[in-house]
Amino acid sequence: MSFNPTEHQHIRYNPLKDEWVLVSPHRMLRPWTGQVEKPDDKEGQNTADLNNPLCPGAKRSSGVVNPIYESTYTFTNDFPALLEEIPEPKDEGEADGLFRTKAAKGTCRVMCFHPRSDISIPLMSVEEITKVIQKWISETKELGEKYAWVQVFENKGATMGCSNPHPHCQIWASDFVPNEGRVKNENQLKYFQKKGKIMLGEYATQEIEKKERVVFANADWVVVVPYWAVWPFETMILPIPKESLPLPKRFTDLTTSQEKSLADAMKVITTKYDNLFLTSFPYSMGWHGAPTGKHLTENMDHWVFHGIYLPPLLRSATIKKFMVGYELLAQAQRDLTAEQAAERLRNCSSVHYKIQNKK
Ligand code: H2U
Repeated sequence: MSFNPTEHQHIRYNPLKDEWVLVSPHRMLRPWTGQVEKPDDKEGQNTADLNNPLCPGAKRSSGVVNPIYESTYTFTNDFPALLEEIPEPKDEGEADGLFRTKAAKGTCRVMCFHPRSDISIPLMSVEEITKVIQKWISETKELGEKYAWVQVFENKGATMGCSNPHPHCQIWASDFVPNEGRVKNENQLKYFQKKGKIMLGEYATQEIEKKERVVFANADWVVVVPYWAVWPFETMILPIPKESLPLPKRFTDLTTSQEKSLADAMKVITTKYDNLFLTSFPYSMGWHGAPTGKHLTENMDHWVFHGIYLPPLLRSATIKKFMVGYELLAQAQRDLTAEQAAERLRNCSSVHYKIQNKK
């Protein structure tokens, strides 16, 4: 019997994070009797809810009334995890490396994508999504002048712990580089020093050649299920390497046409997600680029700006993947191969099922 990756378990390496994932495709045959989620399908009903604190004209918990915004709207989170001014702690564990503490300063913002509460990225127009991207860029530029890391992320859907259905994301800026960014920075730098090549540029080029994990590509961006994907339908948005243009290292490096084509790529991948299980597909997503603030003057040639979608659904709109026992205590494990997930997403229409149904 010879090795078949869609049948036989194996481990795959993630060079960005220096981690391994266990791939066990035969587990998809397992019957499911565990928890099922409630399908989330209230979108597209054009309802306004002034009790929703993220709506235009609504009163937030802080007492502040939102303006009647017509596109995006950003405000400082009324319950921020990071504050700009706090007393400095003492690092008493510095000598032996135990019980270490360091100061953590920053700010947290909330950004609404659209005035309507019943809409999400896949149901927005490319022009509307482009405005979201342009706002992400201006926020990253402004906060990045002061802070070492600006994390833009969207939690979508109650399954992902999102507290509010109004389309929005959060932006947390910190004076430290958090673990994900730190590890990605270290591993891209090591690869660059060892091979003299840019890891994610090389990776995108090879994925485009191999095709088997590519879900979608346009003139500037390729969406792949990474070889080392952990979540069942995890994807990564990468800029396509071109001789005429250096790869973007940060959000702030995008050209006007890359902004628009990125909006197109976001609309396509999120539409495919919704079409996969005919539901508003929950996920956590976000963007990673080279550290900012005091790192702006450092050489970051090893970095490539990229986006990551981490959706939990596995078998249907109601059955999600749990990252629990083995994943928490040993290492991540996935049930279908990255190639199988990519094929299923590739085969999903780029026209949203709600729009198809209206025809
Ligand atoms: P999530 O749905 O991803 O939890 O984001 C909503 C954020 O909006 C959350 O961080 C903030 C919450 O603190 N928020 C306010 O700042 N003011 C409000 O009046 C409601 C929610």
